[in-house]
Amino acid sequence: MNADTKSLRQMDQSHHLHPFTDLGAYSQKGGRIISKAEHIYIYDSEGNKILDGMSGLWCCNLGYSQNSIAEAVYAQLQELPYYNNFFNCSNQPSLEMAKALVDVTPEQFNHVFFTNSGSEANDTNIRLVHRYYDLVGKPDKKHIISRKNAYHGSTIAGASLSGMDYMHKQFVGLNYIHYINEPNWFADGGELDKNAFGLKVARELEAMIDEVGEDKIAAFIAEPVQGAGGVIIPPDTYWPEIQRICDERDILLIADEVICGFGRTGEWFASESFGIKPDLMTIAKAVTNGYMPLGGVMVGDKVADVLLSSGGDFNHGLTYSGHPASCAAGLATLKILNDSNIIETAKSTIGPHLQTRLAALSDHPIVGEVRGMGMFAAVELVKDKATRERLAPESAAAVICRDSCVASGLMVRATGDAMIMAPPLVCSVEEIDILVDKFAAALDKTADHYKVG
Ligand code: PXG
Repeated sequence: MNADTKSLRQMDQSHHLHPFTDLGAYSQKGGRIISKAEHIYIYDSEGNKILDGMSGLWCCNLGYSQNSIAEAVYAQLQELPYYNNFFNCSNQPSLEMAKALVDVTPEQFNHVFFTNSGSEANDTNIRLVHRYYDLVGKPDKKHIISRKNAYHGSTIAGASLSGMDYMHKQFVGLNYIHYINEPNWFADGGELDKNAFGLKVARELEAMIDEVGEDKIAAFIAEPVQGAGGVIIPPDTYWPEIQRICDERDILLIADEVICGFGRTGEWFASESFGIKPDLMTIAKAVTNGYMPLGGVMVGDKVADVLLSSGGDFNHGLTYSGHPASCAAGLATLKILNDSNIIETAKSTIGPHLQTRLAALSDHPIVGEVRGMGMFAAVELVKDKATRERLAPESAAAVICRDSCVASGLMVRATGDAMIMAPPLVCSVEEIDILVDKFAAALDKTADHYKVG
């Protein structure tokens, strides 16, 4: 370790509390300090070059060398570094970003409420939904149905909407959120075929509405494809059934597109990939290519019309709602996406190449399932393909596989026993080959470690 890295790490370990981290262990052992990035590569303070198979944290979809975004932010900071959108004021980047988002999102969306993050956007969803049902004279409709193993953020509302037990154990959550099972066929499908399983879990929504009472349920929130939960691709039958139930039972549908949006699935939004028509849509992350914090809720006409015609304030907002520099980053990002064929290529060429190369690993002795769409994927590690028995308790095998990837210069994630990948959409075919080759080598090493195959 060089001297510089040593002192940086010391400072980090002594003073910096990291998110979703064993704080005590980190303060003893420290971590990797990322010091620069280019195109699809990150570099650490020791000079190691790592192919970023996760696009940062699912956000740098266009990689790290988009100078037009950086320039737009700098120019905006010089012109108007900050002003708020409260008290009948607005500013040009935020109003232009609102229009630009309306232009790229599905037709029912003509309004946006800006936040700084996906978590805050999901808090905002609850505020919007509660206000909406008060205004339409159904004040008892305050409960929300979410799913086990969902991830919707880490504020109190975001973590309550999330279905992660390990988060719920550490705080007192909202008491009006209910959880149904996720459409995770590999984990829970048993003997059912995928489509029968999809219908079965979708109908849990109907059962939960009946259990709590239709007069109390306001909304159902879900990621079209669960990201942090393990790139769970729902069976084909799932989303049409969910849409039917929401339509028939007077339930608003909230699509959390924080990971899926802006091209990840091969369409602008996963709602389009699955043919659903959400009433509200959460956005964040890739909206600025991760260059600046920005989130928001796209508010569909059904809800917006009520809010706009109600009279009276909507008493919600954040100091930085629609921050000019973040919106400038968003505008520059949308300009790249609009002016290029990056999303189209993700759908037609690069995505299929990633999926085909990964699918070929299905025969590997420790691979239980390969699933994915567009530019994200998961590979489940098993000891026994037929029984889906895991290689080791507590997902230890996935940690070995992940560490082996990182040691070879590839950043991927381990979620439970699934290896997760969401590389930048701007990868070339050759770069996808490098990624998959490194990943395959890590699978071999993991198999060797457990003496399988
Ligand atoms: N919704 C979804 C679907 C997300 O994936 C959020 C909301 C919250 O966004 P903010 O901007 O508040 O973080 C997310 C965030 C992981 C991981 O381990 C995923 C996220 C955040 C941190 C870690 O995969 N997603």
